Amino acid sequence: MPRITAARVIVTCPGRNFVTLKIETDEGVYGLGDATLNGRELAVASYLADHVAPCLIGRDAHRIEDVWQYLYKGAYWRRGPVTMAAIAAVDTALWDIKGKIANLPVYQLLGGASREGCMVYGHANGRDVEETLDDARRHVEQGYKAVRLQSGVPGLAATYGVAKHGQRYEPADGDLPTESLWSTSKYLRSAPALFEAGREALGWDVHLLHDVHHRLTPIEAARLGKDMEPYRLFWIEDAVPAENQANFRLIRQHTTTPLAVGEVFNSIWDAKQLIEEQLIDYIRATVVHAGGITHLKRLASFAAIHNVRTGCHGATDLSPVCMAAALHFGLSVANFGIQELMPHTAETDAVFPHGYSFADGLMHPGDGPGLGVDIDETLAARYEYKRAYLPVNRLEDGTVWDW
Ligand code: EZ4
Ligand code: CO
Repeated sequence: MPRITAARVIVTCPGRNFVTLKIETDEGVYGLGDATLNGRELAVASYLADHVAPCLIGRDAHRIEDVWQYLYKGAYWRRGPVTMAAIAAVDTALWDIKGKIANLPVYQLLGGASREGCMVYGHANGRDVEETLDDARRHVEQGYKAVRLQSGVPGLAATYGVAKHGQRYEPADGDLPTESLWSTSKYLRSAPALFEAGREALGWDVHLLHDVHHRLTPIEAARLGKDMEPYRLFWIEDAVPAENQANFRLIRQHTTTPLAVGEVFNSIWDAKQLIEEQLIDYIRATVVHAGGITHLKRLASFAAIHNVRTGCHGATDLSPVCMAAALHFGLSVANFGIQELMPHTAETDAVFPHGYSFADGLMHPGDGPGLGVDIDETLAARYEYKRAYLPVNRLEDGTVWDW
């Protein structure tokens, strides 16, 4: 039985912050788990180092389900992004260890491959429609079968998902939150035009997606869904905030555009009504923010019986350890839908050497034992944590809005 001898938290900032848990065992085998919570990184680092790690020492690393239940039920305080990211990190690291000891990639332990690879979607963005479509064409040339289109909104200086010229998009951009301005009416005029031009320029063979980033009310989202129907989107993402799951009834009633939600969800309970009532088509929860591979598998099984497929979050603030775990999960799970891909920088990839790969629009986790991702601790130590916040949104009259 491999006993846990250490659980160390590694914080590094190769361009952006990442929190990684490394669990070591008396058999010399170690495992990694991502614990990054964008803009709130040190809260999870403390939860792990101060409250979780002491409880892990001496435990049997093979008892993944038992450790999960112990950390979830044993804390008394349930759910929440900080707790669930910490549990996810432990869970992911234990799957990594089990795979390495079995000498099998994690997806084999999860039931084996259900497909040849995981279809991913890339992010095309630009300050205007032409720039966005140029970027989309580049993605199609690289082999992407699915592309998300986000464009600047005329009359708004900046908006979610659009990079400053020539730079990569990275939303946590200030050591205090920056503020941006939002106008729903300006946005609702421009979004359908982007997709009309998108179908003209890109044709009908590529899947097109769009992220509303929680900025609409249900009736506005219903209108957007209807306006997008002619362009046959793969999905509209996060049309409205989803604390009130019943919001989606109203949207659903009005449009056949598929709906995706859940990148900020951290447990099955955040999606229970959405899934049971078939109010969504894709659930976006992913490994690091939703309790690890163990909990995500439970969520996916529940979703499967209600015809909801997976569409895991995959932004750059989720580390390569999370991406590897999401790919093992995605390759194996019966109701996989699509995986988001925002490639990491070369600096990040160097800190986290990994075996996953991209070809012809699909990603594969690789066939190395465990997750197939490592951390170069010497390199990681060179990049000191740097406080960074996500922006805050305001309406034109100054009202704080959803970012
Ligand atoms: O804004 O991960 O679909 N992707 C997204 C992301 C989120 C960031 C927040 O940390 O919405 O870009
Ligand atoms: Co999103």
